[in-house]
Amino acid sequence: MGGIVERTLIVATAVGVAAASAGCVSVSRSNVTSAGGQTAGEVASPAVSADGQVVAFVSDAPDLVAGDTNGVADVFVHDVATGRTERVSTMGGAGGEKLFPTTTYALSPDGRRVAFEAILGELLPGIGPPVAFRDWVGVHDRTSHRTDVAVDPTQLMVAVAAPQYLDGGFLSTSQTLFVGGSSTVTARITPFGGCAGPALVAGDGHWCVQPATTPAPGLLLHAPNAGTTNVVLDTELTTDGAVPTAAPTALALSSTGRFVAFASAATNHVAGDGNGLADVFVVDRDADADGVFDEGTSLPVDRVSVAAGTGGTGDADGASSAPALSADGRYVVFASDAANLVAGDTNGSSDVFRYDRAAGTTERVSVANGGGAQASGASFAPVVDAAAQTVVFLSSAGDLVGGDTNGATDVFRRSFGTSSSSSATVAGLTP
Ligand SMILES: [Ca+2]
Ligand SMILES: [Ca+2]
Ligand SMILES: [Ca+2]
Ligand SMILES: [Ca+2]
Repeated sequence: MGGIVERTLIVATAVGVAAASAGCVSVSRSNVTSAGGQTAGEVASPAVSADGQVVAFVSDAPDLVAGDTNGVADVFVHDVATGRTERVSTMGGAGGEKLFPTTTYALSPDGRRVAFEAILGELLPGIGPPVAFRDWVGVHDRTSHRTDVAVDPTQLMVAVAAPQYLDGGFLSTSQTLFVGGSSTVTARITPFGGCAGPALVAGDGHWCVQPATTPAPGLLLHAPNAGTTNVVLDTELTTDGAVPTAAPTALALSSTGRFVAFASAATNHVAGDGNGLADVFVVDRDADADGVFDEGTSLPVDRVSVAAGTGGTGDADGASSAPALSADGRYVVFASDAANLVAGDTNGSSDVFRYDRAAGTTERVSVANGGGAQASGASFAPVVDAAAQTVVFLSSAGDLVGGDTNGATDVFRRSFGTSSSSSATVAGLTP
């Protein structure tokens, strides 16, 4: 991980701000009404904009906004600066309601647009029975309050799914990459055919990655724009030259795809992994930092779910999952059942942690606003802004913020005290 050293010096300014405010933890709840009122519906799938100021989530609560009468889960956005919560999975040009639950969506890095999976008949009422066309993508623009349908105009009958926003507002889907980022799709770049189905695309759009199971457990990578397809990393990820003993189950990418974080129960990614449990790992695909992923047959892999006080080598005593990465790959945020990642973790519940690969330190994210007391319930499903200075996660704990009396899992936002300027700094330093 020597390649991130030069960036560390510049990012250190932002970290210094966080250190200065240590002792005053900032945690807020995001699934609240514009008046700040709590709701009690189920929440899922949090997301956050690159600057940490816009939080999105799925909820079936009918009382987050006025006029939500469809009785199904919708996508909502909470704007931290204004305190306003709005529903964004709306259909047509008039802001009407969807008929069916919305579960899969993507928030653009600038927080302005939300692309969500829909049934075409919901988005364009009157064209036919809604069951006829599944899995199209609606794009809602929070500025114009308009929703349009994202399609490839040359392939009107091809369903698109798994929306994901890339840097610059480009919209990616399982079938085709679209350019423009506006609600009107203007051009087709290239299909990510090799990564069909749910895949993760690096922010710059050059790499997509999926867990591989054949020919061996590992990572399946594609870079069709660079003429590189079907790269499977398996023995490159282990210390013993064998293939991994298990396949990754969850992935995260740095903005250029240089760093890949993954959760895996494989025992041979690093020496001394004896816990028999899933851990979170990060592989550096460009150790010499020259921008060319031509490193040899053994790539450096770090385990980031490690016991405190062991020099970064001790086994975690619980399973870890759900990695998220900062744009530069320095910070890895994940959920873990382990009680020995930080001192004083005695809640017996899953928590969210942030590992700093430059400093080799772990911090617990899911602690209470103000004094930083540990949570009384499980925290999970973390996502991060570009700089990993904002972490949004779900928690069933009722003591992370004052007044949480709903007895339900909520969406929480932990801020490490830096402003959007820090994420802008990191964005300019992407590996
Ligand atoms: Ca609803
Ligand atoms: Ca393990
Ligand atoms: Ca815990
Ligand atoms: Ca709650």
